[in-house]
Amino acid sequence: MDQQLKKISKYLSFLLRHKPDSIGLRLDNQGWASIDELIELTTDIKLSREIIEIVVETNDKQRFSISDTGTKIKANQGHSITIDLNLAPTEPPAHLYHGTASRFLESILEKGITKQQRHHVHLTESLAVAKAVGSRYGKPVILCIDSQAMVKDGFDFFKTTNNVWLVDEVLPAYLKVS
Ligand code: HQG
Repeated sequence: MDQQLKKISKYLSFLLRHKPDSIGLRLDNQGWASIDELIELTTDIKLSREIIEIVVETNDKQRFSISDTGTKIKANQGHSITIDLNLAPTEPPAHLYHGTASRFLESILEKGITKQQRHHVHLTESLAVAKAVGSRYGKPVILCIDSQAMVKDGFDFFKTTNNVWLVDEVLPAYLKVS
């Protein structure tokens, strides 16, 4: 069952963050899709409202939200397609962390942390999360970000509903290996 839920979660991430077009799913400009339409257009996996609700509720990173009306679903972050997450700039804690792989370090220390395929650079308040995120790509390295100095210098930070901190970029001057 867990494997099936994980498979559906990955499928929903693919559709709602990256390729809704692959099944002709429409997203509004805040990234919401109709749950009925999603079920109707999905042919590869057997989806039902009930299973979607279970995936959303049990997801380890709370990757998705269902609208108050219960009719729509969206990914909370991680998009590569252009959508407006409708988040207001929020004051971050003085320091945040970014987990990366050791092989990216040289480039990051030279160019800073850049958003790659995503909308934003993803940061976290948790050292454990940073370590897990960095381990996805190799030997993890944790970078400590001087978010306080960045705010002073005019950078906006946003916090998603699942506690991921987003920022446009982190210049080398604001980071150190922790
Ligand atoms: C690295 C998952 C070289 C960056 C996770 C990262 C996270 C550079 C990789 C969320 C660089 C991009 C985001 C530079 C950045 N030179 N490498 N100048 N700047 N990088 O996956 O932060 O499961 O796009 O350090 O749990 O790893 O999708 O970003 O290693 O929360 O919900 O380029 O994705 O969440 O990788 O992960 P990603 P990320 P989900």
